[in-house]
Amino acid sequence: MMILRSSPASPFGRKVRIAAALLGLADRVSMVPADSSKADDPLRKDNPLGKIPVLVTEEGKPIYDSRVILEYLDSFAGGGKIFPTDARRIEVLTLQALADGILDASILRVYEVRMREETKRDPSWVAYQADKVARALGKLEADPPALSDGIPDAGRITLACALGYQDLRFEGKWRNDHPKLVAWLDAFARAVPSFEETRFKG
Ligand SMILES: N[C@@H](CCC(=O)N[C@@H](CS)C(=O)NCC(=O)O)C(=O)O
Repeated sequence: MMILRSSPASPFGRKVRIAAALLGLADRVSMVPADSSKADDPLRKDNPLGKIPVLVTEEGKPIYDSRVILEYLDSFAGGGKIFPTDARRIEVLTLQALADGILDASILRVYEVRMREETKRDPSWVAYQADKVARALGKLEADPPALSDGIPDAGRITLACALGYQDLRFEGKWRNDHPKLVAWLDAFARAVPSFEETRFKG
C-alpha cells in the first residue's frame, strides 16, 4: 500500500487523490493526515521541506512534490495516461504549471492572513499575488482547455483543483466573471466523480 501524507483541505493533495482515482489506483493509496505546522509530524522526515503532499511508495521511498507524484502514479499505472507522451505533453505540463502557479499565489494570500499578525501584513504584496491569479484566470477564461473523452490529463486535474481552491478559500468570487471556466469546471465534475468526492467540507 502507498501512503499519501496530506490533509483533506490541501489542493495539491487533492490533485494526487483525483489522479489516483482516475488511474484506478485509489485502493493502492491510503491517505494519512499530515500537519505541516507540527515539528514532530513524520511529514518532515519524509520531506525536509515539510510540505504536503508526500507519497511513500510501496518500497518505502518518499516522493514529492505533487507533480512528481502524478508522474509516478502515471507510470505505475502503465504510463501515458495523464501525461501524454506525444507532442501534447508540453501543453499539458504548461497548463499544470499555470494551475500550480494559481495555487501557489492563492496559498501565499491565505498564509499572509494565517501566519502574520494583522499589523505585519502587506496589502500590496497580497495584491501582487492576487493579480497573478486574476491574469491566469483571465487567460484561461479566454480559451478554456478542451475536455475530451477519456481520462483528463494532469493539467486539467490541476486546473480543477485550482478552481476548487478559489471556491474553498475565496468564496467562489471568481465565478462572477469567468462563466466559461464555471461551465468547464461543471463539465469536469460531471466526468470525474472523485472531484466531488475529494471536496473539503470541513
Ligand atoms: N509545489 C508543491 C506545493 C505544496 C504546498 O505548497 N503544500 C502546502 C499545503 S497545500 C504546504 O505544505 N504548506 C506548508 C508549507 O509551505 O510549509 C506541490 O505541488 O506539492
